Amino acid sequence: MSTKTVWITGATAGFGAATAERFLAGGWRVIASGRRAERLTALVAKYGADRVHAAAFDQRDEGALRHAIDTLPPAFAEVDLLVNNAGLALGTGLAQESDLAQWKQMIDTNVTALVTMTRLLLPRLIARRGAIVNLSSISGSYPYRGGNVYGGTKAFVTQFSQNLRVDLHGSGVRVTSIEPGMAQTEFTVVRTGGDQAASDQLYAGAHPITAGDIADTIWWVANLPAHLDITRLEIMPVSQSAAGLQVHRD
Ligand code: NDP
Ligand code: 8X3
Repeated sequence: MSTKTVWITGATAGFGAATAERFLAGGWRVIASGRRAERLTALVAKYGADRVHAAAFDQRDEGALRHAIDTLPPAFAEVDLLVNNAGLALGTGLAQESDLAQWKQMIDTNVTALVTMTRLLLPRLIARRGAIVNLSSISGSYPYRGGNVYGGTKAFVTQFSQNLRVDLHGSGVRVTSIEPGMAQTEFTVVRTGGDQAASDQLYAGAHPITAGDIADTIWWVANLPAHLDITRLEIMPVSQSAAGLQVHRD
C-alpha cells in the first residue's frame, strides 16, 4: 500500500468528496479541506485520523490556510499531490444582470484562493517531486450565455496550469488541468442559490458525468508513471457537445 499524501480542497461534496474516497480506497493519506466541518469529521470517523486529516476553513481566508498548513500533523506534512478542486459558479444570468458580489466570490474562490493554495504548497510539492491537479472546466474554453465570470475564472485555471508546467520545468512536478463538462454534483444547487428542482431538471435524461467518473480520472492521472504528464484533459458526457455561434439581426 502506498503512503503518499494528497490534499484535496473542496472535499465535502461532489468531485472532491468522491476523490477523497477514491484515494483512501487506494491507500493514500488524505488531507480533506472545505468549510462544512461536519462532513470532514464524518470522513475522519469513517477512515481514522491516521488516514484522514480534516482541515475545515474557508479557502478564501489566507490566514486560515496558512494556519492549516503550519499545523499539519507530521504524518501529513509531506504533500505528494494537490487537487485544487474547491470552486463554484454563482448565477446563470447575463453579465448585464449579474450580481457583482457573486462575481467577486467566484474570482476570490476559483482564482485567488487557488493560486494562494498553490503558491504556499509549492515548496512541499517540489520537495516530493509531486503533482498538481487543477479543476478547470469546459466553460474556460467554450463561451455560453451566463458563463461570463465563471468561464473567465476557469480559463484562468487552464492557463495558470500550463504556465505552472513551464516554470516547474525540470522539477519533476507534474501539472494537469482537468476540464469537465456537465457533471451532476451540488454544483447547480449552489449556482442557483439552492434550487434543487432546477438542478434535477438540468441533469434529467442527460446522463451527465458523475463525481465518481472525475475521481477515477484524477486517480488515473496521479498514478501514471512519473515520466508522464497529462497536461490538459477535456471530458464531456456523450450527451453534450459544443454547437454554433449566434447571430442577431435587426
Ligand atoms: P460541489 O458544489 O459539489 O463541490 C464544491 C466544493 O467546493 C465543496 O466541497 C465546497 O465545500 C468547496 N468550496 C466552495 N467554496 C469554498 C470555499 N470558499 N472554501 C472552501 N471550500 C469551498 O461542486 P463540484 O464538485 O461539481 O465542483 C468541484 C470543482 O469542479 C469546482 O471547481 C467546479 O468549478 C469544477 N467543475 C464542476 C463541473 C460540474 O459540472 N459539476 C464541471 C467542471 C468543473 P464547502 O461548501 O463545504 O466549503
Ligand atoms: C461546469 C460545467 O458547462 O456548467 O464547469 O460550465 S458548465
